[in-house]
Amino acid sequence: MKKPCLTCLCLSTAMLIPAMQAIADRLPVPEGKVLLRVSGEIDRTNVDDQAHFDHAMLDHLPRQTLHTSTVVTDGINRFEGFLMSDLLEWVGAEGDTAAALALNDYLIEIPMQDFSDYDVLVADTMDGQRLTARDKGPLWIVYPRDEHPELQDIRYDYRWVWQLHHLEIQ
Ligand SMILES: Nc1nc2c(c(=O)[nH]1)N[C@H]1C(S)=C(S)[C@@H](COP(=O)(O)O)O[C@H]1N2
Ligand SMILES: [Mo]
Repeated sequence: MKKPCLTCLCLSTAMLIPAMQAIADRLPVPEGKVLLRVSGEIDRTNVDDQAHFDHAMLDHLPRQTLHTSTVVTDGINRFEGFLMSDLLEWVGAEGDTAAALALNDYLIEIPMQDFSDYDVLVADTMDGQRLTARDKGPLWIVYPRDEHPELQDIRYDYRWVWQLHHLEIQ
């Protein structure tokens, strides 16, 4: 049998460790401004029956980069943030839908299946600039729409929630 490539093994292990640590950790209590609240069907909580996150806590999640066009910007943008699936795993979310609520009271129900089917990003940075509440921030749900033609559809455009601040798992 062919020996597994040692470099590949080490690389994949090194990449997994931060993700596993973040997930194994107990949820700390946020010290800074709370950017995101997760409620509903979750296993890990830190404030009453919800999981609250400040920037420092969200930075514990493995960072991801996604290049994609959007329906509201020109050209291709570079987004950075964390995967929705990593966040949901960290809080132990189990459900069929995530109701996503934005600062402008926009509300949409997103099938949880999206987050296992696609690397959906929760972006805090676009083209190297932190997103602000004035400009689609502080958190924006970004789908890899350029990689998957089926995502180039109005049903998914609705789910690109900007100014995201609350997820309710149902
Ligand atoms: N916070 C927030 N996110 C939102 C919306 C909104 O009104 N508020 N509109 C949604 C809809 S209907 C679409 S099609 C896309 C693009 O919306 P826009 O063209 O109005 O920016 O963002 C989605 N995300
Ligand atoms: Mo829309």
